[in-house]
Amino acid sequence: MKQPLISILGLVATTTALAQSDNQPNVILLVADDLGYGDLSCYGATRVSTPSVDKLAANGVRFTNAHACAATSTPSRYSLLTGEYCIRNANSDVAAGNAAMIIQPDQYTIADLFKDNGYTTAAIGKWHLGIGSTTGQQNWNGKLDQSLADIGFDYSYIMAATADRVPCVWIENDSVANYDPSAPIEVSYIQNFDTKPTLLNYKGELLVASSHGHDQSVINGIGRIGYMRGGGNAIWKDEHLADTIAQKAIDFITKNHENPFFLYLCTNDIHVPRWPNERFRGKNEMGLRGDVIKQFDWTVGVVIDALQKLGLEDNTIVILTSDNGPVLDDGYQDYAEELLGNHSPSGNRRGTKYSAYDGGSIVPFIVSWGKHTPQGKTSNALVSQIDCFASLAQLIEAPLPKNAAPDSRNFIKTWLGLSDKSAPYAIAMAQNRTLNICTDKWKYIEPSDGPERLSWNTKIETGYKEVPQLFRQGKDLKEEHNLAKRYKNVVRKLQKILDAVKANN
Ligand code: NG6
Ligand code: CA
Repeated sequence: MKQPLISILGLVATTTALAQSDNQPNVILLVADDLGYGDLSCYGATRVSTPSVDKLAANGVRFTNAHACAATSTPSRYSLLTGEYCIRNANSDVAAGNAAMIIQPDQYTIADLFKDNGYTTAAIGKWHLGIGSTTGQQNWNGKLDQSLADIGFDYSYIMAATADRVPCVWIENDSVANYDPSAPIEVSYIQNFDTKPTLLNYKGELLVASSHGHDQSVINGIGRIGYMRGGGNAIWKDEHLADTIAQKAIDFITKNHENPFFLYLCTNDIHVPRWPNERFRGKNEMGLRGDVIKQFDWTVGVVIDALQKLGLEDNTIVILTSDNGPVLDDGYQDYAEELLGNHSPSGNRRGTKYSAYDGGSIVPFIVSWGKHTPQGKTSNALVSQIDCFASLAQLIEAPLPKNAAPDSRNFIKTWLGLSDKSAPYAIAMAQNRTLNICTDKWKYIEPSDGPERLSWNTKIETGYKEVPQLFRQGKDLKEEHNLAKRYKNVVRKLQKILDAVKANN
């Protein structure tokens, strides 16, 4: 007879039959947006405290060397949900709000995996992987012809892209939530609708001014990327985004507390525009960026509280992470840079969001499963989000269909803190699709002809150099001493791994 994985892992000492729930724990994949490795107090932040996240870490395993698959959102999330490196899909760059679905219905997603194995699945919050079958042709006023239901999610309540991109409405399953028939919605990423001012000729008051771009439609006094007309009462309120996400998550958990569920829960925090609820505003020394970190922590707190109240703590795995590294000025004048003080959003790493340096893709990563995970363990094992798919499949003993999650490897024992075994390598893609790869010993960035600084924010180091760059893990976390010339064999070996992925092998 097949031994249940839980006992293989040594989680149960007795041979008594396992409760169904132990074999099928609920899974919450809680993904923050642009939250840095150094932005949480359990990762060393002192100018902002994050008690709820810290408590989660104290009840589980906190990883110090975990990597997202990209330094921006869309490709990173693509890899997380499909178990396939984003470099393999040429369409995986940061998506517009009217982009077609990037994950195709015939692809096998992590949501499909859970659904096929008896779980109820949901995606709530930031999406940013396209919606509808055809870019620019979405029917925002009726039913979308393709939605998350086509890729495994029983329920979804999402923002199509980001809060700085139109359409600024929630989408529930296949249609706009709270649709207002008196204000039909039009969206374009090509041209404005003539009766609407853009930020460039807007005369009203602004909640938060733009510093780069974000100068097309103005919605709720905030300039956005893209043009939008209509929406009426369906338009979200920026200060309610976090409340809505938390409430929808709690509703889903409550409704499904008696059967196994998989919840892909994505906060809008701490992405720009940073416009938190009044409850959090003006309270942190770091200004709005500090406030939205507090708001993120609040979200974590209320979701965990809901699990506790429903008695689901020991029966729910919470994986908390971020989609990419942090950024200060990301296009709005919210004084993130000016008020930073000695806070280090990327912790002890070089670079930020967009970058090939570690700061672009090293992320907070906490795994907590009530009494099943060790309490307050810190793990230095190398972890990559690419392994989420195969690891969770192993956890629920679900077979992976042929061709599913081609790049994902099973590291569930490491993720649950039962082993310190590192992944063999973690590959990440910077904003211009330059790849880098980390092993326990090395960090390698392939040559790139991209600019050394981002064009719209020259304070952001990209990590792009025309020559190969090789750094020692552990000893040179700041990626300052390029050893590529000295260790040519290592360069060759690591480049070969990247080339194979790029050649789609
Ligand atoms: C950039 C935006 C930035 C952010 C990013 C995507 C400007 C100047 N910058 O183009 O604000 O939206 O795209 O971020 O418009 S992500 O985390 O969703 O990948
Ligand atoms: Ca992001």
